[in-house]
Amino acid sequence: MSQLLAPFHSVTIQDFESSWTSPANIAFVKYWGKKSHQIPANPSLSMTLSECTTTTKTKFQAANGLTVRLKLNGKSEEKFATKIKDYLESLQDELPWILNLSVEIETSNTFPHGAGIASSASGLSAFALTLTEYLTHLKSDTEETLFYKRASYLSRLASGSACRSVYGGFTSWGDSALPESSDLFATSLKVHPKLAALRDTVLVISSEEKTISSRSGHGRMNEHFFAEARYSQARDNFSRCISALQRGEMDDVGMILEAEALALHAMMLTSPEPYTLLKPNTLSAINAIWDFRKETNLPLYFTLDAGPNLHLIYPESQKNKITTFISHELAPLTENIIHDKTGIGPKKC
Ligand code: 2P0
Repeated sequence: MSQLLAPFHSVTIQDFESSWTSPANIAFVKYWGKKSHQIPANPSLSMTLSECTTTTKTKFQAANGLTVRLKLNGKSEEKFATKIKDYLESLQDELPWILNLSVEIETSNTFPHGAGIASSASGLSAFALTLTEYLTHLKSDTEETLFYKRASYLSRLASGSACRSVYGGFTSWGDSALPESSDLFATSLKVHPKLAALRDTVLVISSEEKTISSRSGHGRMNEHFFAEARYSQARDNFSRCISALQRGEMDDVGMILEAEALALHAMMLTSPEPYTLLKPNTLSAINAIWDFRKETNLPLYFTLDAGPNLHLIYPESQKNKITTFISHELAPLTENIIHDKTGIGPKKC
C-alpha cells in the first residue's frame, strides 16, 4: 500500500461536494509503453496548458455499493461513468470504503472533443483532485506538498498522462536522476525564465475519432521490436530536454520535441500490428514548418500527441512573425486552430 493513501484506509464516509478545474498538458518527452499498475517504461516531461481545461463538480455520498453517474456538458455519459467506476474499484485495496459511495459528476471541457488535446489528462486530474480533497476532508491533512503528490498519484492510476497536469509550468514523471523523481507521481520542474512562457498553437488537422486508442498503443509496445531502443532514446531525450530547458536553449528543446513526436509515430508505424494516426496534411504542415525554419531561422517547432494534430511550440517573444506564417501557410491545412500557452496549473473553484 502506498504511504500516500495509508492514512485514509479506514474512514467514516461523509457527504461532500467540490469542483476543480484542471488543464491538459502536452508531452515534450513522451510516455509510450508501461508496466503493470501504470508504471511508465521511461520518464516523461510535459508543459501544462492554460486554456484547454476540464471543470468537474463531484458529489460524494454514503451508499450501499458503488454507483457513479456522470454528465458531460449536461448529457449523461455511460461510457465515462463506467471508466470512473472501474477506476474507483481499482482503488479498493487502498481505500476499501470506496465501494460504499454514490458519486455524481458534472464535467465540461473548454475544448472540443477530437481537438488533439487529451481530455483524459485534464478530466481525470480534475476528478482525482476532487477525490484528494475529499480524502483530506475525511481525515484532515493540510500539508500542501503532500496534497498535490497524492493528487498526482491518484491521477496516474486513472490515466498516466493525467499525473503531469496537477502542477503548472513544466512537470516530469518517472524515475530519473532528478531529486524526488518517482514512477508513482509527477513533480514540478524549474526551467530558465526565457522558456517559462511558451505558446502552443494546436493545428486541428482532423477531429475524427481516432481508430486506435492510446491504451492499445501502450499495449503494442510490449511486443515491440524497438521497445528497449525507444525507452533508451526517451531516457536520453529526457535528460537532454531538461538540460536545454534549464539553460534556456529553445532550439535544443525544439529539436528534441520533434524527435520525440516522430519517434512516437514511428513506434506506431513499426509496431507488430502497424498503424498510423498521421494524415497527409500532418506531413504537409511538418514540411512547411521545416521550410519556414530554414528560411527564417525562427524558433518554431512541432510536436504530436497520439493523433494527427500538430502542437506548434514557440516562445511568446517571437509570436508576431510566427502567427502570421501560421495563419497564411498552415491554416489552410487545418479544420481549426486552438491557441494555448504555458499554464499555471489546476485550481479549486
Ligand atoms: C504522453 N500520450 O506522454 C503520451 C504521448 C499520448 C502520446 O500519455 O493508458 O491516456 O491512460 O495511462 O496517458 C496517452 O496515454 O494512457 C499519452 P493511459 P494516456 O502524453
